[in-house]
Amino acid sequence: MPNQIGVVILTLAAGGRGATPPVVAPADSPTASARPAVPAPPQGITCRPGYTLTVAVDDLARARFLEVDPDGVLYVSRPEVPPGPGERRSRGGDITRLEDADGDGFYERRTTFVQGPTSLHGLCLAPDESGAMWLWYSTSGSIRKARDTSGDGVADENIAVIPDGMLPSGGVHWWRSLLVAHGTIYTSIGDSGNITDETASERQKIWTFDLSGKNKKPFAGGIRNTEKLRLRPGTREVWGLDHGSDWFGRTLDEDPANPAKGQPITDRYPPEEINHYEEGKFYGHPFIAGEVIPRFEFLDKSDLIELAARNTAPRLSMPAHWAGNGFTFLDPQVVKTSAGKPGAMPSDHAGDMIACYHGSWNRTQPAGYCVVRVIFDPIEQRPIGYVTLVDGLRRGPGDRATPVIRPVDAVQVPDGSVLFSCDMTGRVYRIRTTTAR
Ligand SMILES: [Ca+2]
Ligand SMILES: [Ca+2]
Ligand SMILES: [Ca+2]
Repeated sequence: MPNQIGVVILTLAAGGRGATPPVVAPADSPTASARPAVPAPPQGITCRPGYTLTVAVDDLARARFLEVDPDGVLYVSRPEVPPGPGERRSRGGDITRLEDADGDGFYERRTTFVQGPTSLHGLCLAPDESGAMWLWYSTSGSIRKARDTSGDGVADENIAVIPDGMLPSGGVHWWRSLLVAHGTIYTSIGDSGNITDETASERQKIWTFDLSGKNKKPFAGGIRNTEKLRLRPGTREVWGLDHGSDWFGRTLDEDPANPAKGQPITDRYPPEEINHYEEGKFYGHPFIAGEVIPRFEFLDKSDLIELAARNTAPRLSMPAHWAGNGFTFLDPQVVKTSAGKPGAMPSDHAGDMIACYHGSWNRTQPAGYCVVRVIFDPIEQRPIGYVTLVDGLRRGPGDRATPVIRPVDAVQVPDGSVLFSCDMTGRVYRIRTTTAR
């Protein structure tokens, strides 16, 4: 009887969303009540028709970046673990290793893979020079690699490949992207503030190293804050999302505190960027935003026209202030091998990008707070637009919108579904398709 009550409560909770489009709680089954209670997503999230959302990981406060291995084991980074009961201070950041042992879509088995320093951020599974697999990770000032050789889910080897001191740490943008591919480590360092001229510093650039942490080289410049880098499947192209700058219209006397003035320019500019980063190229920041929009603050700069001429435009511009953080490409191989499995991404999504937008703070109305599918044209091999898969803004009276999630990063798992993290709810969510295509 208690089990039946549990199932009834779960069903009511899942159904109590009024007119909210199809967000579906995990399916009830005769064994559902024997498993840990799987919570429902927050009320107010909407999914694009044809997709559904469930909770894959619960109770992981400040969950940020994700990595997944070929067996579906999930790793989640956290820059700072909130203090536990009786603790006065955080123990730093960590990487949690998670398994969905019974295959129901909820990760119930977890270990702390790495108990690490504060600011633990980027993750990338990749082999070293000998072919051995490691989980590489970044902090604000270092890049390390860890692996578990004893099979207990806890890393017992943990090596600083690029120790603190070789790159600038901290700053307003303290996050460090990390990509380890074809024998190269890539990491980017963002602006220390909003639109700082850091041309001569090591900031606002992507750097490369060899796998031993040597041979430091600048790769690309003019970057404001790119939190993840990945190769487009089947290519050596390095892609990332770059945050646009804040307060674009303030030099024109915009005043968000004065409703009569508001910030009609800043609300719309500059665009967020989806970039293909190429060696030796310049991506504009802080002087040039988006396609080729000069920042008013640098109008007196004598070489502004030259900088504009050198600017590499985004491959796709996105709405201002959405704050794109992590993303994943839908690898055509994974789409192919998962074809026909329930919830897998359909074949026409192969090669597309699933991008997470953490949401705005510098707008008069919140915007972003969503997960989108960036559609790549398979013939021209470029992004041609996007559609929103998960909208995390709950609409209220008078068009007011309240964020209920803040998406951070996405991965595609072997069953073909997509996971994304949320540092506001401390969860990882799963996106599945609901119709076979
Ligand atoms: Ca499970
Ligand atoms: Ca171990
Ligand atoms: Ca740019």
